[in-house]
Amino acid sequence: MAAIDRHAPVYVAGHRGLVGSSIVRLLQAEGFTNILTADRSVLDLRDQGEVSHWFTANRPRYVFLVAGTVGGILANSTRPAEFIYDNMMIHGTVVHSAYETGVDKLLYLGSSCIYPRHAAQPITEDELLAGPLEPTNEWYAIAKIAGIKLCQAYRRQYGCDFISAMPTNLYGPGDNFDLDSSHVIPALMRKFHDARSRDDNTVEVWGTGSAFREFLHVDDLASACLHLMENYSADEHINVGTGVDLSIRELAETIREVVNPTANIEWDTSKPDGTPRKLLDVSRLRDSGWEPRITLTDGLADTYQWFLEAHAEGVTLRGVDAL
Ligand code: GFB
Repeated sequence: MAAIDRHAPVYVAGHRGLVGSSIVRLLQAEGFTNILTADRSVLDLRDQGEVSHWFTANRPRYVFLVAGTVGGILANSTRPAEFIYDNMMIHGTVVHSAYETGVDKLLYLGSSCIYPRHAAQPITEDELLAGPLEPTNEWYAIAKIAGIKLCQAYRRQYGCDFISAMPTNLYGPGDNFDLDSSHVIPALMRKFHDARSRDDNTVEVWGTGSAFREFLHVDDLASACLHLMENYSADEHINVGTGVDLSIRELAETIREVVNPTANIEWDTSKPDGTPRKLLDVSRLRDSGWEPRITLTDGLADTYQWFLEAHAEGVTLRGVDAL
């Protein structure tokens, strides 16, 4: 496999989201000269007619399919219809148009929630469909599993070079800080930040704190996506993570240290913990020659800095959004 021609047209589907914006930054830094994007106002990725028209007019040769409706544990459990419909439609239309217009290679992004709730840890790729899913996100997970199978089916029947990467929980600059739909890192950053101006300086953290999560900085994910686009071509999906996790209790204490060291933490055990643990086995990715570079400590500092700047400009609330 070879490096992608830096002048080839490369489409980033979902360029306004956490992942897509990071991939665009990376491609620009790598010297790509023909990065294609399309705003929601001009292209509804759930509409096959619009997507076919756009692909025919723009003819990308490479596609990073990182668009989707995403959110944290609360949004996943309270908005199941949006999570399953939007994601199934987006994957279906983009993969099909990529096939129809002869795209050279497509990378589809899933999520570690595709694995069974009680998967053996660390989770290897072959745990897919080995048991029941975590109920708080099964709608999203089913859509993501369908996306993996879609890429495999087009590879098998039509010989398309479509691959799938499964990232662990992500965070970083550009994340969604809306408390109803965000993931845990932006939620806790915002809560600790806001508590500083309150008399009791107390932060409510959901669940018991005993769940474990693995976190990958989005710029590391973007680097892994480009690496896989250039070095991986196989039927089977591949895990992307750090291979290290920590409890939500430890995470909350770490974020407190960064944002508001004197804050008190109160656990709201009426909220779900979700999956007890979902640590990815990343041997296959490491064997392919890629390693993460950004430590959690550095990544949290960098994300909080972004939040402070964006907050000052009033742009941190996004709601459920593209990846
Ligand atoms: O990040 P999060 O929503 O994603 O929650 P999941 C992770 C853990 O943090 C859970 C706890 O145990 C939450 O209960 N937590 C504590 C909080 N306080 C908060 C808070 O204020 N906000 C949030 N959001 N969590 C999602 C899936 O699951 O992860 C998606 O629903 C997707 O499908 C995504 O896979 C990566 O890891 O639980």
